[in-house]
Amino acid sequence: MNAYVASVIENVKRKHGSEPEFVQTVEEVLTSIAPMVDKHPEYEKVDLLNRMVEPERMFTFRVVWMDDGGNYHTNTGYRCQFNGAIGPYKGGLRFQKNVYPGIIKFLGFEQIFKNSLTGLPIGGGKGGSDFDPAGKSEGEIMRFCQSFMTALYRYIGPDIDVPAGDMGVGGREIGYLYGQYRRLKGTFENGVLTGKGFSYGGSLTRPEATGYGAMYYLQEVLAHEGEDVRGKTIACAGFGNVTWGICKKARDLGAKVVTLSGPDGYVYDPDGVSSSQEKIDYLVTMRNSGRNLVQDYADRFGVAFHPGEKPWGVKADVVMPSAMQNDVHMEHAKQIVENGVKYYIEVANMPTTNDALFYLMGQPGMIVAPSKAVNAGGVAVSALEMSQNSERLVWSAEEVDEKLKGIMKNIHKVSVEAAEEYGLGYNLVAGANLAGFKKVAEAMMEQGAF
Ligand code: 2IT
Repeated sequence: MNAYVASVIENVKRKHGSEPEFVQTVEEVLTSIAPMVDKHPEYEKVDLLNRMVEPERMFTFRVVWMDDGGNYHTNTGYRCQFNGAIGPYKGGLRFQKNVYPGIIKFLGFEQIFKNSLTGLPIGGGKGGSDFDPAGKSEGEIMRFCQSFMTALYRYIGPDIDVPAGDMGVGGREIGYLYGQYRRLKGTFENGVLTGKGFSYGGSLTRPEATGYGAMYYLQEVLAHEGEDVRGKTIACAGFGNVTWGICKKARDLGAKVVTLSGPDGYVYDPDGVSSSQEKIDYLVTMRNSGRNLVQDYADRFGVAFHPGEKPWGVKADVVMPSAMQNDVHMEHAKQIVENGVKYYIEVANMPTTNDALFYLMGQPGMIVAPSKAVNAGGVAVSALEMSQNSERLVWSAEEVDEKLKGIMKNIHKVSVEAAEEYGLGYNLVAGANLAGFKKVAEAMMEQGAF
C-alpha cells in the first residue's frame, strides 16, 4: 500500500474514531485508489488526500417543531458540503433517528465519487436529521420540514447546494421543504431541490430512477458475462423507494424479485414481488403506512415471513442489498458464497462491511458491483431535473429514461476501463473508485489550494 494513502487512512482513524461508518468508506475508497496515487506523486505534494477527506464545510442546526398535542421537540439538522470541485454540492437528506455526523459524512464522501461517475457536473453533499418519521402525523411531518428548511434555506441554492431525498425523505417531504424555501426566498427557484413533484418542476422517472438505474447496470454486468436478465431470480432487501423501482423494472425485463426485508425480518415470495402490479403497489402502501413492518406483505399475500432474519440465506441468481448500510456482514457473505451466487450487486449506500466486501471480491467467479456505481442513476436523474429546471423545460419520461440508460452504461464502461488501466481486470469496485476519483482530483489540482 502506498505510504501516503496509509498515512491518510491513519489520520482519519485517529480523528474519527467515533464515526466508524466514515472511517469504513474512507478505507474502502482510498485502498482502491492507491495505485493511482502511486502514479501521481504530485497528489502528495499538495496533500490532496487529506483535503479530500476533510469536508469543505459541515454544520449542524437546531430544528424545533411542535407535535399535534402541543408539545415541543428539538432535533439536530445536518448538512455536509463535502466537495464542490466539479459542481454545486448535491446529495440527499436522510431523516432517521440514528442519524449522527458519522452517517452524514460517510454518505457525503460516497456521494462525491458517485456524482463524479455520473459524468454530470455535481459535487458531493449530504444532510439530514435525527428526526424519526415513524408514526408522525401529516401535520407533524409538515411542521418539521418547514422548521428544517427555515434553518437551512440561506445556505443552499440552485448553484450552491441542491438537496434531495434519502431514507425518510420522499416526494411529500420535498414538497413541504420546497414550499417553505419558496415562501422564505420569495422566488421560484425550484432548482434548489430535486425529487420534486412533477407539477412544480420534478422530473419524470426520478422516483423510479435509482431502481431502474440499478437494473440497467445489472444488465451491463450480465452482458459482460454473456448472460441475460430474463429469468433471473433476485434477492432484494428493504421495501422502500429503491426496491420498488427494482421490482418495477425487473417485471418489465422478465426477472423475479423474491425477497424483501424490514426491521422485523424478511419475506420470501417464490412467485416474485415483481409478478403483479398489486404487489408492487403494495410496497408504496407499506411505506406510506409508517408502520415499517415487512410482515404486512406476508400477511397480505400469504407468503412466508421469517422474523428477525435477513434474506441472505435465500438461493438466488443475483443478490442486491438495497436497504441500508452494513446490512451484509461476514457471516452473510459466507452464506451468499455457499449458495453459489455469482452476482453480488450492492444498491444501498455501503450495504457491506469492509471485511465482507473484500471477502466477496476475493471469491473466484464472483462479480461484485459497488453501490456508488449501481445506485448512481438516482442522483443522475436529479442532475437531469436540475437541467430541466434551469432551462425551464420538461423532458418526456422516454427522454429521461434513455438518458438514464446511457449514463448507467457509461458508468459501467468507465469503471471497466479504469480498472483495466491499472491492470486490475474486471474489478468494478476499484474501477468505480478510480474513475470517480480521477475527475475530482483533476478539478482540485487545477483549482489550487482549497
Ligand atoms: O444516495 C443518493 O444518491 C441519494 N439519496 C440521491 C441524491 C440526489 O441528490 O438525488
